[in-house]
Amino acid sequence: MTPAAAACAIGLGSNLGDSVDILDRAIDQLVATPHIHHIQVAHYYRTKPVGGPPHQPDYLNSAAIFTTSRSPWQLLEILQSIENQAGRTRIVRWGARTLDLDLLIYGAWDIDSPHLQVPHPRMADRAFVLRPLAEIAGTWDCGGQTVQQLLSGVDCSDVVLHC
Ligand code: A4P
Ligand code: MG
Repeated sequence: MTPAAAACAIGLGSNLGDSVDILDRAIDQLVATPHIHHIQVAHYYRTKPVGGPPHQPDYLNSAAIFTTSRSPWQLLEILQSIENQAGRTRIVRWGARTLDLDLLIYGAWDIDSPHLQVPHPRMADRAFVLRPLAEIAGTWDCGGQTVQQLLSGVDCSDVVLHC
């Protein structure tokens, strides 16, 4: 089933390679993707790694919102294809990566399937997700609270605007 256009949010992260260039290119690819429209992108933030192996480089994180008529599973494929084109490897969970694109919110959908959970199950606790997302989708609902309300409950001291 192809849904009517849904408002979506994604998180972007990179801590390997030229992260500014990698995020810029990922946004360009999304803009060029058929059936993805009205993209808005948050500022980029320098963030301390959460979880994963020690001694990783800091991350560059951002968020984007857009509308799409692609299904959530089609959208996940698109995001993974863009990750792969950025040279993404998956050796260690939460290990350093050139590009991570997470589907955070897909309309009002609540999905718990083997390869896709939406809203993203860890987004409500993560300042590196909520800080950029609140810039562009502060009033959006995530599990009964707005993104702005979730942001007010997390510590943002390790999330610094990247100039
Ligand atoms: N998957 C399920 N739901 C989703 C979703 N909503 N969006 C599945 C995207 N993928 C989803 O993802 C593993 C599998 O999750 C996929 O095959 C997909 O079917 P992955 O990108 O290959 O691996 P990952 O990102 O290492 O795993 P995971 O558990 O998604 O990690 P997170 O939660 O994304 O955390 N610290 C900072 N400062 N900044 C970061 O960006 N990122 C992480 C990764 C950890 N620490 C970080 C950051
Ligand atoms: Mg991921």
